[in-house]
Amino acid sequence: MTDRSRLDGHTQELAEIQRIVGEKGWSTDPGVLSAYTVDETKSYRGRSCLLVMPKTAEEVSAIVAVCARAGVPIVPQGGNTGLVGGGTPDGTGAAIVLGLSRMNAIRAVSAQGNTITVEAGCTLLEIQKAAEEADRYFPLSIGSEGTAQIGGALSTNAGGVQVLRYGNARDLMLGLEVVLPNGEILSTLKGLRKDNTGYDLKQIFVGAEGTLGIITGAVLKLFPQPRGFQTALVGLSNVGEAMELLSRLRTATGDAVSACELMSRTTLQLVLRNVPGFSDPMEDVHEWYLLVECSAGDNQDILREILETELAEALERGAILDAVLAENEVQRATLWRMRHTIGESRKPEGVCLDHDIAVSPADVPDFIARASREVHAIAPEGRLCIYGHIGDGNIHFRVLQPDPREGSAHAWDDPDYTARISAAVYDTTLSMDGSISAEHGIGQAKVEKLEKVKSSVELALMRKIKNTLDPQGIMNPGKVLVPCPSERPSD
Ligand code: LAC
Ligand code: ZN
Repeated sequence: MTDRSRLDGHTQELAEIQRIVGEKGWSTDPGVLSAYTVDETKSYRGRSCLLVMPKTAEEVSAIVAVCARAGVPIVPQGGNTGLVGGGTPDGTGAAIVLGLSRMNAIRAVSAQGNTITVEAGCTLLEIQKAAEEADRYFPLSIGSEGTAQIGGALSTNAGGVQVLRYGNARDLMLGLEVVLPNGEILSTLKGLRKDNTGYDLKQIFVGAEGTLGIITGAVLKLFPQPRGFQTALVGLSNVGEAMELLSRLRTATGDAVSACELMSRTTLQLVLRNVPGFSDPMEDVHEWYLLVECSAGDNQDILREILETELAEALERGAILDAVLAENEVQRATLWRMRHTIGESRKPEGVCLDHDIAVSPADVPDFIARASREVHAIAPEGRLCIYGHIGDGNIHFRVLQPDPREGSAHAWDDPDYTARISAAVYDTTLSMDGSISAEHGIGQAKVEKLEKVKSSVELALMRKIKNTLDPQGIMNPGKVLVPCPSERPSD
């Protein structure tokens, strides 16, 4: 809902901002704003006085300068597909939402240099397609890639299903254009592969979730376009064997494994039940499934043969229980759609506690066993929907309430109860030197948790950086870092 009093308090600034972007570039209509003040998971609902949609970095710069002068908070927002409330304004209505959707030009593609220069509002899919047109490959791939924008993906250092081979968003970034909290534009859009000229300033904005500035453009790495993909779904009885198979396939293929996604039977069941168009991919039911994909150049037949041989040997050893290979692009697409709809498949299932954690890949089997035990000690009725990017040690450890079709589960409405369950997952993670946020970020969801898990040295340094760049705290306030008590305005 639009906050009129806040709006009135800054009439002059808001008029100035509206002038900067022109009439197509803003809205104060509550009906329009409502889509920008709630997050993808519907867990975070805020308010805002103005949505502004600039078209150029210069417009962003001018808007930020006005806000800096008047102390108006800004919430940058990309495709609004984040999972931790990082792009949602708070409930005060004081902040403007600055959407990047209209900054969606592909500025340049260099097939020789293997780079693409894009504006922040390009979706990942648009970048993938632009790369493909130049016979190049942009590998950042997540379920929401048709909507998620590169500015947001860089701001959260998104991961996805190809990190194993190509790295996180950070690893794909060669240069950035950022509007700083005082309105200055920092540009490093050179596309250099090597540049050791002092502090690598651009890195600080990746994963900063818009708290240090607004990413408006980027130079990204491109790769040779794979000539084909060899994709298999494997059924197994334990996670240790999944790790072993990944290790063997990486060696046998000369590290041509580009994705390796684990899912538990419960995870697959939810997709089969809640997303139309899928049937059980194997005759028998297995406790675990592994979606594994290799890609390469012109040597597709060799790759296929290696995959078949490795899977046949694993079957013979009893290491895996079944395997199906995609015979064509349609079958491959079906397997990937199955994987990418895991996120939405939980929607009709009631309370779902989501934990995006990372441990060392070697610790994945142990983590899953221990976290499952700890959670079930508190909530034996909890359904474990475990899946993730095992080659990166990144597990999405979801705990769901009992099936809502089989009656109500009152305990799951009790925040103390669900907090104990989540604590069990995070404590297990931390006891294994893991991370409480592998690829989704901190946003609003984990702000307080971050205070508990980072060392005082890290927190102090993070605050120093924040205060240096954004002394007024106008850039995406309340995300990533809470102001320390002495910095809170009321103190
Ligand atoms: C995925 C998102 C939730 O891997 O990170 O599906
Ligand atoms: Zn993921």
